[in-house]
Amino acid sequence: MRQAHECGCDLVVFTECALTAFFPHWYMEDEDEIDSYFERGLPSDATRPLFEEAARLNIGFYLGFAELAFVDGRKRRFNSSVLVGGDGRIVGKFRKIHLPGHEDHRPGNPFQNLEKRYFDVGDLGFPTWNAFGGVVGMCICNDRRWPETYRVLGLRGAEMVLVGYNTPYHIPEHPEMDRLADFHHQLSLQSGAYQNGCWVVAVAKAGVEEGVSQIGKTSIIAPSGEIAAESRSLDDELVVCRCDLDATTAYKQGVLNFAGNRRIEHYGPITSQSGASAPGGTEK
Ligand code: CDV
Repeated sequence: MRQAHECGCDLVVFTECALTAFFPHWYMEDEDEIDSYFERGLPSDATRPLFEEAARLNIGFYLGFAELAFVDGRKRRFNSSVLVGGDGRIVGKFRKIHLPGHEDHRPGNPFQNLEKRYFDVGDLGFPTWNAFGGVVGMCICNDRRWPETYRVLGLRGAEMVLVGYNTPYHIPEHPEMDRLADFHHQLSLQSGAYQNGCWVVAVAKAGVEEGVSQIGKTSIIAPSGEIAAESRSLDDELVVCRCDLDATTAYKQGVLNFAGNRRIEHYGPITSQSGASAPGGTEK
């Protein structure tokens, strides 16, 4: 954050689950042990210095964290992110909706992908906020692979979508896709940005964390769909980009002209016969 401040940045994006190792990669049964990876609220004693430093530097941030919350008196666990303004105050919160992986222990795999075991599906929708001189939305990791994410945020006016993620190079159930990890990542970001005329800022852990190789590939995508900046290594890096939010206008109001050209009422009814698998399709 201090380095970003020296570079004149207004906003820093940290990764998904930035405060801990990505614990869904290993199997746990003990509830207290699981809870130990979760924040009970932000800012906490441990995270307050980050908020204070943001205010001191007048720099905002996106932070991914594991959140323990009580909803209607029930303990819930979410994979969450928070958007904090340059005054150190919380602008908004998002809870990850598309949780990948499985609930069961798969000891034959080199690592687990237990997000479905440790997290509840986010219950806050895809809101946007007026912040940083524009309209900003958030999502987390696997959400970035779903057109609905950008579409809903786009319909809510998002000019910039912030994404923290942790993506391993290896998918134990689909090793044939390993060589496509970088491609699928940037394909999702670039299409989401172009088709909704917005910036997408996607930031990842890179290199090896607890024995799992992460793709890194932090990427900042312009509303044209072009990669405006990206990381150059698998080490710690600050990737800086000047993002002109007015560059969204040529797409939102110009070539695509969403207000004039959207034809949602002409799509016809959407049923499960339209190609989608049955609701709640299972992970193989
Ligand atoms: N943290 C994630 O959501 N990771 C998924 C992996 C497991 C495929 C991703 O979409 O990158």
